[in-house]
Amino acid sequence: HRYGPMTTPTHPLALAPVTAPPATVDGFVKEFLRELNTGQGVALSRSTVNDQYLALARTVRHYLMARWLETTRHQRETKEKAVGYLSAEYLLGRQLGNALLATDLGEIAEKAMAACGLDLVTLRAQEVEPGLGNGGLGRLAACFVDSLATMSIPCIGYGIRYEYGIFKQTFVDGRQVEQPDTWLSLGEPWGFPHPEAAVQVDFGGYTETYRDGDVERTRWVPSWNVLGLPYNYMVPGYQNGRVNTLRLWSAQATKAFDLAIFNAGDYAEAVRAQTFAENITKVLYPEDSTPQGKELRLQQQYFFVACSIRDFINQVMEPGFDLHDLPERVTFQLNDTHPVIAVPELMRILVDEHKWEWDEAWDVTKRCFAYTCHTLLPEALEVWPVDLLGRLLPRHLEIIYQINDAFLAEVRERFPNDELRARSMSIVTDYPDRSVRMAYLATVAGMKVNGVAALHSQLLADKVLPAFSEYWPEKFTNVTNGVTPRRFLRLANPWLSQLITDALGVGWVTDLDRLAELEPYAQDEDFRKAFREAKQTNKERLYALLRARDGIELSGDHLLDVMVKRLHEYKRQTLKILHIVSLYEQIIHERVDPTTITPRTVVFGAKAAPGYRLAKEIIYLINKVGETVNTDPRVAGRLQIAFPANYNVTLAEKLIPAADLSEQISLAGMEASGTGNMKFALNGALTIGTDDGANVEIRQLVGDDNFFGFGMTEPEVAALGASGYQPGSYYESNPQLKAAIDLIASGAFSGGDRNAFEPVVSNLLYHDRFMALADFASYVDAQAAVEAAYADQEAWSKMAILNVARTGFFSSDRSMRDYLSRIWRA
Ligand code: B1N
Repeated sequence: HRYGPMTTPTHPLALAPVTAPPATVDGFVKEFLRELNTGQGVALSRSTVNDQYLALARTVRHYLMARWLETTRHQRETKEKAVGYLSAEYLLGRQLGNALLATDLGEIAEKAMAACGLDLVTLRAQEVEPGLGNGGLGRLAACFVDSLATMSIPCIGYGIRYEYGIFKQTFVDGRQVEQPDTWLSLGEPWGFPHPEAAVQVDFGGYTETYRDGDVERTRWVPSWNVLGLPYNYMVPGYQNGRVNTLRLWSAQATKAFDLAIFNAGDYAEAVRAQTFAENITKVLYPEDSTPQGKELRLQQQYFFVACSIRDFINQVMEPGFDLHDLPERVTFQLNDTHPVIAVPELMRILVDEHKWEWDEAWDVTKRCFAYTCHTLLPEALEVWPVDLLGRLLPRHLEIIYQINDAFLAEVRERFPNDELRARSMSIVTDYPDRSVRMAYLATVAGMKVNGVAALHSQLLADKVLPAFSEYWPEKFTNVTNGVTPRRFLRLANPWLSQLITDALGVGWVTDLDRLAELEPYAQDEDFRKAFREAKQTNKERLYALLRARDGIELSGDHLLDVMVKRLHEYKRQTLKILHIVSLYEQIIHERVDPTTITPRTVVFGAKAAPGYRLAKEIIYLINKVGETVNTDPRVAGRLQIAFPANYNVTLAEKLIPAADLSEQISLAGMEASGTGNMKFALNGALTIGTDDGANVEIRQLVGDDNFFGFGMTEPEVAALGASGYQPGSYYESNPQLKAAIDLIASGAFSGGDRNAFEPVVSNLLYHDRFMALADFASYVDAQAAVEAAYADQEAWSKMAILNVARTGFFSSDRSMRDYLSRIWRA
């Protein structure tokens, strides 16, 4: 083997298990200096902040290493069933703080750094977060692997090690400009490459049949291949001695790939071929909630899934293991349809490579997969053109056809003379082009299909996959999303965490239902005061960060109103901007006495997909409204707007704990779940929100009195849509709305240019697919209720504390328990 044999140690030191360095300040300093000197190769006196950060990260790694090796050994020995989480995205956020928390080394590290004349906060700020995801879906995967490690549940997360993560957003004259995210450029202390476990992945070519004894078989003759190089990342549980693994794949050129060209003497062509192979994992597609039907994206999907399935099988394939037992060793959870090509891949391995009968292979495959759907938007459901699939993965296309034929034969048998039904359930469709519906394939193959919030799961079954939920009612289930309380409460909000710990003890960090015990504290005046002080501290911390990070000056004791999420029409950032413009318009036209308005600071954070034109126009509008409002003395001290560029996990950790008001204002029936909504509520912000996604469950849990609900319900949206929605009628009949839109169209925010916002304005007036105008009046009323409530700080604090006390349900630990009982152990 090119990597050499494994060794049998003889020296007693080599036989002893790996141990962690002593968890003392001196022990930590010693490890740190060793890393700096022998790892980084610099003396402390000559080291840069980056040297110091890298050495510190590697130091913390040492404390986790013994646990990691032990977790892996234990797993090999017990052969406990594992979760194979397959996700094209993991939006991890910074690692150092989380690793210090998991090892409980925070204080020791702080003292150790101080002893070296260094500041831990500065070193932590040096870390570039791995932005290997777009938004909620990728962050959810990161929360899930955190919870599984904390609950000591075997899990291996599989994904892609993009060389460039989600783009870095900058604003130039108010418009979004994207820059590449070079997260690897200053060194990568958390990744462990494992070239010895590299996997070959084939593409292209054709299939042929051949005789194998008396059976005719099919084989795939691919035309090119790449190598998948795994990088392991630690997923530490919270102070429980457990470290699971996240295994991300990086594409490299194989020898076979360029050998022929080398022989022909074309060196330049060979190097070009190498670049071609490595392109596969070069960059994360920056689309969120909308798929990109690009060949490279399909290559990415098949690449990581083929590596992962092969890798898992290699791990369990020891002498005596029978692949028929694979479902007893793993459930592959499909995070949306992005990894669904894993289904025909496993079939191909069993039928072509292991020469199983089709039915036998299908029986095992069906029991290995479960599918999570994250959307309701019809245009967001992935489909792959048959000609593309046939070109890139000809054998997989054949297998998909065969799965479909067998499935449709079953449907026709159960519902004879119902060809319409059979067609509506076909995995392969002819309209608008001949293509494969990946969600249907996942539904047919998966043992379970789940949505991500109660309302979403209901609509998924009733509206997106109705024929399937009728066919297999027991296959459909719900698992409401959750968020990790470690990162989003304990780490992000140390002051509130301390308050909670003082009241309840430390157990809540891994048992978030215990937040319910905070309920009586809502009535405690001292606690409320301390709660407000924590909120104020968080605001000051945020304002200091925005000053340093973006040069944004915020001042005053304001209601902090926050809307952070991807920019998407259905999320309705325009509704929020209409409300702001309306407030502004009423003040400058002296329709209201400004001193009666609750001073408010509105913070936006949002990236737009680079090709999403209207979303980018909305960003421009927000920035221009902000410029105007922030420099108009008539509203000074009453209204200010901040739109820091490049919203990411790191910024979320500072923004969310500071917020008073959480904006969750999507059109009902559009946001599958949302997870920011949960983070805000857990940090004591009140929600202004529609009856959408997990908002519905938040509202139920915190109670109507502690939630600012507004807008149409999903059935009302459906009815209005069916009756023929006309946004113009709302504009004409609501003078306040008309005044706001007219002010935008008048050029008041664009130096008199009346055309600047034409795309946004005409979209609202003539299309408004997500019915912002229909919900405007109701939204304005709810905002008035917010202002009234905020005026009574004691009452507001009570409501905010009750939000914390009643939202323990949204821990991703609870989501994991639900996945276990409803899917993985069902
Ligand atoms: O997944 C989150 C949910 O909380 C959000 O409501 C939902 O919008 C989000 C294609 C997606 N759905 N679909 C995507 C992301 C990337 C991509 O390329 C689709 N993201 C969601 C977690 O359940």
